[in-house]
Amino acid sequence: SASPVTVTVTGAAGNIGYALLCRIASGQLLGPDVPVRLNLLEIPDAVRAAEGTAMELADSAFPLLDSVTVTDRAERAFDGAGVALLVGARPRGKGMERADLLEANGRIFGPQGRAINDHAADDIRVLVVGNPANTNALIASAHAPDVPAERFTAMTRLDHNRAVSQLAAHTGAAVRDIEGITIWGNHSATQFPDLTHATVTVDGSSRPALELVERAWVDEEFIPRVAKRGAEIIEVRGASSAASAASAAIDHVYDWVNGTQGRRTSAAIVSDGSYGVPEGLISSFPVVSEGGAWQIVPGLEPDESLLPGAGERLATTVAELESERDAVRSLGLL
Ligand code: NAX
Repeated sequence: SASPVTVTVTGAAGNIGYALLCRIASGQLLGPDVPVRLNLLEIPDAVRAAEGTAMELADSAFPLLDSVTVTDRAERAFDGAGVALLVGARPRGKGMERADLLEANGRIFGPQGRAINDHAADDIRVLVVGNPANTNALIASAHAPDVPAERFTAMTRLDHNRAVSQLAAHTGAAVRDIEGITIWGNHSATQFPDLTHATVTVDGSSRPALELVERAWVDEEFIPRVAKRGAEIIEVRGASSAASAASAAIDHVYDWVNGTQGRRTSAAIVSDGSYGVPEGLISSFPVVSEGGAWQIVPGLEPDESLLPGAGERLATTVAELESERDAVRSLGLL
């Protein structure tokens, strides 16, 4: 069988960590033949809680789980890592300005990037979940000069999955009949879930999504609802998204490693200048995964003729990413 892969999870004692770890250990992250060594990184105050989760992992007797290490030291946590899920982040506290939030997270993601640079496996794949995810990924990447920038990604797969689900529910289609949705830009309220190239299979034939739904639904319900779904979950569940966030993280890494067989999805990856997104920004794009790498799919500019204002929506979310980058740069975090 395959040799074991070290998977590092930060924020392992948190809400998402709890929903994620059993799924990784059961083989859903990398596949049913790949043994896993889990390294759990937490802050000192939460190490004991992470040890409790490690006890539950042991009690689950997963055949693929070779070892679990709990630590508060990044160098140890990232030692030999082939996959790193950076979930732990500093949430926005009361009265915290945006600059304070970016700086607090810079103090987390800078050192973690450096530890990845110095200790992770050469083929490390990093997925940043902790918010502000795109900019945290940019900071980590900037502190890992020996790791190709393509290896640092941020999660917009949850937004993508939410968009697929909303379109399926509204058209009465099954999730498997939806294709070609793109989440553009930042994992934030400015993100643009774009249906202009999406299709829905109806009675065996593929139809443009925008022929099946009203413009008003797209502008007034679909786009804001996808962008604000996190707040809706908090309101109804009384806690933030955890199972769905963990599921999306699994989807992202599984697809990155195993390929998407031509099927498109969304991921925030480093821009090569495509679609007018400044080179070096970590922005969500339409992607496929091939040969173990994400590729931006060309030729899918948001179609202004189908959805007036689509180009503007893309420009707005990219402008927000640029302003976050400028802010962390002026704080000396890049
Ligand atoms: P929790 O507050 O439940 O857990 C976070 C954990 O991270 C805590 O156990 C904390 O001790 C730990 N932590 C903090 N600083 C750390 C550090 N320097 N090193 C290691 N661990 C550290 O939050 P949870 O609900 O699990 O959410 C985690 C992050 O995911 C948040 O930033 C959240 O905003 C973000 N999300 C991102 C999503 C996305 O789509 N990209 C969606 C879900 C989620 O909201």
